[in-house]
Amino acid sequence: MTGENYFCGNPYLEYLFLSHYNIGMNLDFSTTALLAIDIQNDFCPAYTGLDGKEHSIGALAVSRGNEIIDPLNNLAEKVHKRGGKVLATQDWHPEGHISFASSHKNKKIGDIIIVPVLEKAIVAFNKKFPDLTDPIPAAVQQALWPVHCLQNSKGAAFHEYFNTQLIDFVFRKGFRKNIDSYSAFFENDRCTPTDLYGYLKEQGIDTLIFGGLATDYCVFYTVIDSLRLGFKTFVAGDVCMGIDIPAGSVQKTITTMTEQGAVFVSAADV
Ligand code: VGL
Ligand code: ZN
Repeated sequence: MTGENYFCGNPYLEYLFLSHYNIGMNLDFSTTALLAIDIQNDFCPAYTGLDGKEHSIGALAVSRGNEIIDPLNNLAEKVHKRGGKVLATQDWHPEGHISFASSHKNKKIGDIIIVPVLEKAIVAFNKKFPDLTDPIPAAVQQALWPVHCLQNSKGAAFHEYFNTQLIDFVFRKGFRKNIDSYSAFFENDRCTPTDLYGYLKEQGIDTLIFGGLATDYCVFYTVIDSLRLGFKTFVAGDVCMGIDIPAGSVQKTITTMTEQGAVFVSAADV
């Protein structure tokens, strides 16, 4: 149960895992889905493809991001075999997307810009969901990234080792030029919905298990939305990996997810 690999080099996860859950026996898989977040080339280090060709390092590579793919495949197979749904997301940006540093004059990667239209969105959000408390305010601030996950590019494609045959449905996000979307449920105005919620309701799914990239961005925002929308929310911590920019953000977001009610488990315990 212990060891650096198991916890993806994150000692904080080790602490969380001390409370050892075995949720598999208690889950009704007919109402459960695994949500595999952004297992795309641009979020992964360099690797040798299935055809022997080299893939260069992704534009926004998560260090050791590829190490979660095998265990995530195993988890997907388990969920699939027991009758659960396997869902996946793709970050899917148009050219000139607002989240790219290169889309802005005199801005560099890592800079933060203010997205004025999103200030109005906070008001809209509160009106639309008066009963929901939002633990993360609308992202008026937009962090700037290198160009990544361009629609139809190799960088946006799923990592070749990710077993896409198990996927029941793919949800794309971040495809509107003027607004980013870390969460698979809502764009960064925290208000404009994607199709995910409707799909889950239509399928009668009330329980979600999360894995993928990156712990501190797309996994985090999607998990927080999952909680505020009322899903039983599990995070398979050993099949997630974070960017950790700014430093400490993995630990911070894991703390927030836990405080908000997400249950951290290991993939083997599902
Ligand atoms: C992501 C930064 C920018 C993610 C996507 O998938 O976590 N992070 N776009
Ligand atoms: Zn992105």
